[in-house]
Amino acid sequence: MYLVVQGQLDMEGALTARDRVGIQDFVLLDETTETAFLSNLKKRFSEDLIYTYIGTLLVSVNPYKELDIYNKKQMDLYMGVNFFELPPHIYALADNAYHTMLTEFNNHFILISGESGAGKTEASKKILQYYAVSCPSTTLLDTVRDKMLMSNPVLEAFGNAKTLKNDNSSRFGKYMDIQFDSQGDAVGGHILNYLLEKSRVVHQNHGERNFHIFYQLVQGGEEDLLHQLGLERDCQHYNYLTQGECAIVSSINDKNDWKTVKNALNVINIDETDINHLFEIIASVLHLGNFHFESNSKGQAILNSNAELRWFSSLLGVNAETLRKGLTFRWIEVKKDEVLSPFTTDHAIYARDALAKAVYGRTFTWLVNKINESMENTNSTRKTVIGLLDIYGFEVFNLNSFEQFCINYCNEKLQQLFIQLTLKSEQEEYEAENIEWEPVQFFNNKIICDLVEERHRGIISILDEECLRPGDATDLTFLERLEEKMGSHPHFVTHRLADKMTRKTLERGDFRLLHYAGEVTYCVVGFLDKNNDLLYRNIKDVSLHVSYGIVATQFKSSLLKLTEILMAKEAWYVRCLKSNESKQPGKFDEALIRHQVKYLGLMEHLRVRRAGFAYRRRYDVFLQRYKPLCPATWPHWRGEPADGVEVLVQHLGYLPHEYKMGRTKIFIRHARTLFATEDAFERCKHELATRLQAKYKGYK
Ligand code: AOV
Ligand code: MG
Repeated sequence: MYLVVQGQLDMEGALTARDRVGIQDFVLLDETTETAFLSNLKKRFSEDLIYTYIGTLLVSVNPYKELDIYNKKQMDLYMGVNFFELPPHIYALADNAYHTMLTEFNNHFILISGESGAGKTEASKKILQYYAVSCPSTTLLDTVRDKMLMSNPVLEAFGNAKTLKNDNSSRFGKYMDIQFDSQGDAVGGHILNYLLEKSRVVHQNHGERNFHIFYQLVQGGEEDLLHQLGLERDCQHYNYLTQGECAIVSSINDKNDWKTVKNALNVINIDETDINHLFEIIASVLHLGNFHFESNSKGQAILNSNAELRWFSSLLGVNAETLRKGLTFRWIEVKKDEVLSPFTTDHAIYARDALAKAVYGRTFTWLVNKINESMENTNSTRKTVIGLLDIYGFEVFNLNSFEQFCINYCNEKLQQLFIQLTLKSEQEEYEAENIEWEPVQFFNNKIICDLVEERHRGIISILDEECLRPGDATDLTFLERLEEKMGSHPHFVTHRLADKMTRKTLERGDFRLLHYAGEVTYCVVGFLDKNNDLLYRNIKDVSLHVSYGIVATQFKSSLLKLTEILMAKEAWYVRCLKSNESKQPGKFDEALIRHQVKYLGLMEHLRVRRAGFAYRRRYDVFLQRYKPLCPATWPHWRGEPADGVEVLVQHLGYLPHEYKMGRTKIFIRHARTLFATEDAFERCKHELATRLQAKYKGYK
């Protein structure tokens, strides 16, 4: 087989290949400076080589153009091939995770990270496609694969939207387990979803859209359907679709996407009645958004939208008059009696929007449950899983609110997980195993995670306390409490606490966090409301039993659970880099990429990788697997496993600098050494099988 491992090409070949396409594994770079790193990345990017390794970590740079590298032919090429034998590819990573899972019978996950628009969702789709198309299959299971694949367009329609950063931005976090049986067949899937950005249903910033599904329905929906739902074929008609003033986007084809989504809903076995119901709900939200309130002479809100009210109540099957009352009055307690108190128009609008968000949020959860039912593996044989994590990326806008606070906190947690699993644990392991080691310094963002989530002292705790405090708690009193508690925290700044220069850049109602990926200034307006996520009680009575709670705390505990799920698995990493802010094909914005390389800790990762060891295995596991390769260890080694491994690797010709013997494990510096051993093992297995066959024939 043709080997493309740089170090193994002949001298002349190596130079030309190197000059033209750069080095495909940063570990082999001559120097570990940021400049050398960026220059290699740029060289490769200009040749449309968007993938580069740091050991087994995959770095991907968004090309913003279709590349002809994701077809069946490419998938076949990467199937069952060792990591470094072919140019870096997302398929290589997917394939190696898969084969390791099969040989070691353990669970894996692929952590895809990077900021908004860096290419995480695209990467996760490529991986899923690889498993769905390439893994062995039986006809029966094909339907499960189709369902897994088709879950994507459906969830994207309901959970993605155009933002200023990305025309198809994920507004929810997604973790998907792909389940395999012991033959390696993909037999089922399960999705966990995280905090959907519901506020988008009722409000979009300039240049942004609502969730795709609304536009798909209005623009792509069949005449009959629109008629049935009381909808006009005009996005401009709907308040919830026009605030961003960009209902039509050139890069998005809502009509085509509508067809794809309808087809996908069928594939995932949602029946006609449920599909109709789904669109009735989407339409009802659009009608609700057009509810208009006027103020009477006493300042009380009057609902002035009879047609919309009729449509909404008939589509959702709720009583129109009860709803009217629910949106314009509230029950309050007066001397132990409950009386109706009228709303102002502001309150009524608030109630309307809260209802729209609750209806949409519930529908999304229902949809995820339906998809999970349809992908469920009913065969209870032993399974292993590969988890795919694709979450909303770090984002900074001119105006950042509670939603960005949650999204960026989530990214802090993933960065912390990455640090724990790579830099920190790697260095701790060398220490524990008595392997000589020069520590690599890195920025540990735990300090920022603590600032947000620490019990009693973190921002989330303070927000909860303020939400629960009876009396006059407001967004501004929340800010005051933060100032009192955070004081001189190095990652927290407000107008009051800032020095003179910084103060000029902060409004009074802002606080700024110095995140691992950069500074973000959050405006506190809406924090308490969004954290409470309340529905007025009488609206709940008329519509749905929507549970409400304290949002950030729930999110915090679901992220904690996710971390536990991931920690129990073997990790693979894809670090996505955004090539430029203007979404232009082939443009390599060096400053932007340098910034990402820095905050993602890629240089530190590279230093640890270079100084360290690509692979390690416990002595007993290593010996058990490779003992047939050496007459002294085969079939039994009677002594200590460590001694057996020493004898074995001597026999295999490992050079002293290629490995180190730790307390409980052997450490192998380069992956290629292990791959060579693995190849020898495969050949040996083959020979053994042939010999056995011959012997068996002899008996016959
Ligand atoms: P994200 O998931 O990282 O952002 P996406 O995966 O949605 O980013 O990528 C954004 C856009 O970049 C896609 O819609 C494609 O146009 C383009 N793109 C990304 N990867 C590739 C690729 N490998 N080949 C070609 N084009 C690509 V966010 O969900 O906003 O955090 O929250
Ligand atoms: Mg995404």
